[in-house]
Amino acid sequence: MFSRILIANRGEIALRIMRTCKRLGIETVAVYSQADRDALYLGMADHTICIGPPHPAKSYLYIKNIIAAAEIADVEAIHPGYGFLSEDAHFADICRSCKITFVGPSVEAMELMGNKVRARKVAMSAGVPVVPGSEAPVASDAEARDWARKIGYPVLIKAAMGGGGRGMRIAHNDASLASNLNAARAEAHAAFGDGSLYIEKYIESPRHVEVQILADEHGSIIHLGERDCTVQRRHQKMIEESPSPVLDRHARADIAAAAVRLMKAAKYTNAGTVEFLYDPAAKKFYFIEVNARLQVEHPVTEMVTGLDLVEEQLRIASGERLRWRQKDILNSGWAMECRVNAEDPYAGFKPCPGPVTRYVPPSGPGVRVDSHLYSGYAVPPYYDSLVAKVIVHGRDRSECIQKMRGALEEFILEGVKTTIPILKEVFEHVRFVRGNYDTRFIENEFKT
Ligand code: MV4
Repeated sequence: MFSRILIANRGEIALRIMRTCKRLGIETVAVYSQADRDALYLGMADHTICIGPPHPAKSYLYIKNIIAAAEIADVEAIHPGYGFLSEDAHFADICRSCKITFVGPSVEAMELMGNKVRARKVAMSAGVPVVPGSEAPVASDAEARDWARKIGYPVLIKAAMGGGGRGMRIAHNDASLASNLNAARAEAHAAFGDGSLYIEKYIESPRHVEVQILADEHGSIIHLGERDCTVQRRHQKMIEESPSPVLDRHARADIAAAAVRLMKAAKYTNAGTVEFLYDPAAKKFYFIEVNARLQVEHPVTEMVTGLDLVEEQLRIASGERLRWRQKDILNSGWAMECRVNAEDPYAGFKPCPGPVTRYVPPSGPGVRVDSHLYSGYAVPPYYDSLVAKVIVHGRDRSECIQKMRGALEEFILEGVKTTIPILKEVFEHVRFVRGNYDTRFIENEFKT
């Protein structure tokens, strides 16, 4: 195991990673921007290094400064958390050149999965169902049109180097396809430096179901069950739960086995997530992409499995073998997570940075809060507005709903507007309570 690592992140996840390091006796080096001088995670770190001005491009995304900090602090590894450099294969490659272990998959697996067209090909070769669509990046408008006619409208135009729904465009006919292709290509080029596009059949009312994978560097791979992340707004997840309320025993086993086959075929290592769209009416699932990182919603899986995913990531990255076989993984009960953002849900989810005047998080049996807030802390305006994750564990889904209602009610978070009020509404909504909703639930059922 490592004796000192650098955490190339901020906020709740920096704190989350640090807690595991403390428990495992690993020294931590925290990096921070000038906007994060008062961050809670700095107090818990063994060493702290300022890496630049507030703007992410000049600090948390600035590879030169992060590598310099790692060299100066003489760390053996870098944990990237989520976001920022976590899925940057180029950064992982530089770490490797500097003989610093990147806590995550290999450069090759990151490059493979970073390209959604290549990831689709691996899925097909592994017998994993994919959404009907183009089998290569579309080389021309004519080729896109031929694919679209073949698979049938409506189709979705996606960026090969995109992900998380960024830059997706829907087309209902030849004319809208032609106009959307140009816009999508320009957008993809600007966002990812690569304008490659592919098209998929548009699945109307899917559920978002993702499978958590752990794979070591000795060829062992297991899954930790699925998470249902269907409650989203503009590709930002709001609520995640495990297990998924829409899968029966057979579908659950099939989707997990498919995820394992795909990651095996990709020679994937460390923690990763395989995302699927699930059509509950047809009981069909389709692979869409792999997230080659620890995810925001990982605590949901931790609650039902009892594992610490950051610990598993560190053990795998340091070359240890998985300590579990598939049969040792016993998912029990139900877990749910609410993301609390410093945003005004009744003003288009406008970010609301600023000082937190009072902070009293909920607690109790089966209630966990991952947050970097404290009374008096000022939420900086430069970063993601996620300020807390409320996670509950219960015997079943209804116990989770009851616990979450109580936790949200108990949560005192004053000074900034938050998404807590709309989360409370969701937990009273009959369709949510029945598990009967799709990916358009928030936009259709709530005035935001
Ligand atoms: C889709 C889709 C429908 N059909 N692909 C959004 C996140 C990104 N990972 C993929 N996404 C989607 N891909 C096809 N072929 C609908 C979505 C989608 C979505 C998926 C899950 C949860 C919420 C969503 C909200 C909008 C769009």
